[in-house]
Amino acid sequence: VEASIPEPLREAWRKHSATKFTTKHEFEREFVRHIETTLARSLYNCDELAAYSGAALAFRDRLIIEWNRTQQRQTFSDQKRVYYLSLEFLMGRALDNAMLNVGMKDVARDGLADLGFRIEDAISQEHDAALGNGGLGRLAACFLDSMATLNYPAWGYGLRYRYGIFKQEIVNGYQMEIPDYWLDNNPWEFPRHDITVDIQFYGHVTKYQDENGKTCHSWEAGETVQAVAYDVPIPGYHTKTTNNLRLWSSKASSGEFDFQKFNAGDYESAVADQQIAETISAVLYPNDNLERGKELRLKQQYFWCAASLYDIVRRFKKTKRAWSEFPDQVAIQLNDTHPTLAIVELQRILIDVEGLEWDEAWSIVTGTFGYTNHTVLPEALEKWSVPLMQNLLPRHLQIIYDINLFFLQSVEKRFPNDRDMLSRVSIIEESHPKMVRMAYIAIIGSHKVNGVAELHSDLIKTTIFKDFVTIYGPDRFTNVTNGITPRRWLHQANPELSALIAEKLGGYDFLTDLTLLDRLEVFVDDKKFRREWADIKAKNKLRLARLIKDVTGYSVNPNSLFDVQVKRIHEYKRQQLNIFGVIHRYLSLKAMTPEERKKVVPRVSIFGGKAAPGYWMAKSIIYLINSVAAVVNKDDEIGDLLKVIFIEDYNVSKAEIICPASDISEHISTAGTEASGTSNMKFVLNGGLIIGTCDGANIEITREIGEQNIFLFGNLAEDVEDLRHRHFYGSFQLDPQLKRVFDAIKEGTFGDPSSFTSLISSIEEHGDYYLVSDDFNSYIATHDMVDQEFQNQEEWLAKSITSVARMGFFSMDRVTNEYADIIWNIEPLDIADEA
Ligand code: F55
Repeated sequence: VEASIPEPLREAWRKHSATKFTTKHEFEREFVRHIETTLARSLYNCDELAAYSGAALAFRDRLIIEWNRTQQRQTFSDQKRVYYLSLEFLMGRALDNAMLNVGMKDVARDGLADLGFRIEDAISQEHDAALGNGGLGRLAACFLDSMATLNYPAWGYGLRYRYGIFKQEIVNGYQMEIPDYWLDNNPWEFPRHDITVDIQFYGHVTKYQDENGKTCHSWEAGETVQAVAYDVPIPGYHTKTTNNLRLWSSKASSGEFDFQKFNAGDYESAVADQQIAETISAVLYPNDNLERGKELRLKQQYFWCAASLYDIVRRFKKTKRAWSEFPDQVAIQLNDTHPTLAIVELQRILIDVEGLEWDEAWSIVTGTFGYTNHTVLPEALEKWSVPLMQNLLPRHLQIIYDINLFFLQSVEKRFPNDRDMLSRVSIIEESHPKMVRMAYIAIIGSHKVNGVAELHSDLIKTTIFKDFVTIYGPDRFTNVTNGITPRRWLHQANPELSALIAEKLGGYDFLTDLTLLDRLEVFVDDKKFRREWADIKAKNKLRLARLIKDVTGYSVNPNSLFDVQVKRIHEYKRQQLNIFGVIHRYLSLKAMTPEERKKVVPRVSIFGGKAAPGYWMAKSIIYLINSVAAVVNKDDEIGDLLKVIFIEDYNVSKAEIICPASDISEHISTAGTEASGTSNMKFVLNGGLIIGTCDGANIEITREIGEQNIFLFGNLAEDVEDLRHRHFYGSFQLDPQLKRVFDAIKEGTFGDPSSFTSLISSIEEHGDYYLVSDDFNSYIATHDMVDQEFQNQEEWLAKSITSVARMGFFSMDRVTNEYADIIWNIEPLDIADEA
């Protein structure tokens, strides 16, 4: 269909083409216009929420203009695009980010002030877009920001969940989960009711011969559900590029709302069928690092992969190129194994629909995909039962069997008579029921597999994917150490620190070239600079103290050492080690004389994070933290010397307040379990020091900032296996200081001890899998060092400044460029140059 306006009329169009506000005056006009017309409100009826909406709509208009232009230019330029497939995008708020990225926040601040609002109040009205669990989802969001900032033609593809990650409330110390319904009045998404894809499920496969006698397969009948596209504009920082995030929403297919049932008077069941279709995109699964094999989750995965691939293939076919050029036009990155079905789906489209031969299709597939692994934890490796897959996706299972057959044949040729190897690397695990190992499909179907920090990338090559290194050689495997976007995690979260750095470096170029931070190092000994640095930290701690007062009711002394651990609650991340350490501190304080107490550095231990709703051990850890807080915080003998705080509902916008306010933060996973970690980078970039194990990106942070600037402790990854073995077959000796902590808990110091028995027995009796006891002594000793060094504020400040100066490596822009070079083979497209 020709939708393009004929040439003679285009002049009139161009004359009226939308324009962007540039001055305060123009912003105010747009703001008021949106409030009076779009929102149908007035100056007599304009609260902070309306002010947020007015500002959001004014900025949204600007984004749309650049977004349309970017998409047109990217289509005309006809160069390779990258598609980032992720079931999670943990975006947080959009307005503040949009203001900063288009460079108009000051204009908006002045304009809002003229009209009676404080910009912070308007900004804080926005509901977080929380379509993710933790690090994996936030990494996807940082990718989007960076890809747009660097002008890469890039799209994100995800699911438009009606409910994001649950909202956490703490009631009597326990976590409660509240649904996060976030879609009402969301100005940042654009429904594309004209962009829909019918997605099939169930049914059966029939074989037939085509006119040349070739055997073909057709997947028939079953149910169909409609995917509807919703687009979200992604502005780059100080660039004209505005990329697209396309989220799919499920809807009953037009045929599915059964008019026969309807006419037969069975209206209710017709509507019920519609509800079933809409369930697919209803809710984000709230597990991190755990796969539970639920059918609805597999449906979500296929629905999203099939819709995205249909869209990508449709766009490619418009170019009229030969199929062999597909990998020159398209790179698809798989964020973990969740989108692995996209590999199978592309192979299906190429052979069943487009009629390519298997081998030709398969080389297109492997040339297109890259796979990022985020975990070595066995319980997180995705497997689907064969019967489940047979029922839901019969044709895909056949293709998986064929992929496996050809793969195993090639392995057998190179390693004859190694039957063990064949069973180890088979996509199908011969269990009851048989299981499909998704990571193996992802490896076999991609040209590159990467881990997210050096240690992690080494571990996947030597443990879980060892055989594949033997088979493919080391080149298929690579490392790209994670990073974070300095726009959100420095400039937006910590505007004063960003401004101070800009003043010293003569501008904000460091926000797009973070290695420029190294020029700060010459100011380390500058007394005035140190004071300014310290004052900013103090202000940020005050801001956090206010948040703590608001959400917990507790007052904390902002001159205390703020010690923070915020992340998903998980045994491997060891919040239990932290709270046992806090109990140890409390017991030590109680045993001191008043004279001794005078020398103690006051401390606030701050926790935050969600537990997966079905993860009992994680929920007990939260309950223990809150039980300790209840006792310690009201102990007058202890006063400010120790406070314990659990900040409920930790999310992206709370992280923006918490990260700039830490003196020390904890990244204390059992060595070898945390793939990378990214909040470690956020804290250091904001001038906090960290205490951590030799795990994930902590190791590279140490290499960059210097080991004198970090508090490392604990056993090394290479010793973990041996230590675990000794817990069972050697003599397991509980650390004596930890025993004292357990005794206090068992005596009822923190309430009914029966609430904590499983937590304690997992260590005392069931092998202490996460080595809490093994690391306890070293952990306590390191905290004593932290206390000592905090008393020398000048030294502390020098460490803080030096560390920030050396954090350039952890910019997401370095990460994006590495993926672009090593995995995607893609170039930036500067929209300004194209104009
Ligand atoms: C979510 C769902 C499933 Cl089924 C499995 C895992 C997750 C998840 O949230 N994983 C996750 O956040 N992984 C983290 O990824 C970060 C980014 O690479 C790493 O920094 C972090 O170490 C890792 O745990």
